[in-house]
Amino acid sequence: MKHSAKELEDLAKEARRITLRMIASIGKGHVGGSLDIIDALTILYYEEMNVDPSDPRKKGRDRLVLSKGHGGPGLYSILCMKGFFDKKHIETLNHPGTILPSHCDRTLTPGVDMTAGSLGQGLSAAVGMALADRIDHNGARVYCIIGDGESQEGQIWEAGMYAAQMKLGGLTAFLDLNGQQIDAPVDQINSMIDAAAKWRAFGWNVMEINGHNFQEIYDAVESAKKCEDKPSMIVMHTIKGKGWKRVEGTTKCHSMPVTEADLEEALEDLR
Ligand SMILES: Cc1ncc(C[n+]2csc(CCOP(=O)(O)OP(=O)(O)O)c2C)c(N)n1
Ligand SMILES: [Mg+2]
Repeated sequence: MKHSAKELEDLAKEARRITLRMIASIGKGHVGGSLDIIDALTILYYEEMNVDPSDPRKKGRDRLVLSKGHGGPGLYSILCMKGFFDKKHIETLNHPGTILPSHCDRTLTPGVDMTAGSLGQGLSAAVGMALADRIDHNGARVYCIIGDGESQEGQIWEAGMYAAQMKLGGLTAFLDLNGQQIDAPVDQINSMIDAAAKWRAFGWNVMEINGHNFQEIYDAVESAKKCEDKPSMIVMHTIKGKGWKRVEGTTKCHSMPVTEADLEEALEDLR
């Protein structure tokens, strides 16, 4: 890896602080599903992805589709740190005229590759991108992050079937297995039971990791790059709200108020 474990930890902490400052600026937002993808995003943007903040639409770049588009603030924090846009935007989340809407919009935010928020659609877009990259022979890779609640959408599985049929080795998806959806644990609504077994049965190269362990995330992405004849699914066990101790693993952190006092408390956890 290019960065030490301590450097990655510091980057991820900074991203979590920025995410919470963004959400506090509008008073409420998707805390849980933004914070829990930050370790994976740190590895993608600081170790793996071929992207250029000075040319966000560069041809042949690697792309990320955040299919669970409500995690936008988590992605924006990393894009801001990488220099895709100025830090002055941090406290404009979802304000009128902002470039940072609560859900990802590729027409507004430099570095955002796909509009998302209506759950279930992003993996299909990522499959199309990976197919196009293969036709272009540009060597680019496509990453996609889906949620476990989102996986109740049938379109996820349609896209999954097609990606395996097309042997899309250029596509690596992450399943954010945090066990929670909008208003209850996933197992109480429509359980995935064994998510890894399902994706394996769909013909994908599947790995199952701790989504908060940098080495495991890095090793999984590296191993996915070596699998040329199957798309890869990295099933990552995460803790919703990771980093803000009081809300970690709760259902209520899905979308919650963040007051100035809350922000102070969370920033204390992230020092
Ligand atoms: C098609 C669609 N249905 C419902 C919603 C409302 N919604 C937003 S987030 C969410 C829960 C998603 O759960 P999960 O995918 O597990 O996300 P995470 O736990 O990572 O926040 C729901 C139902 C939506 N955005 N799109
Ligand atoms: Mg979830």
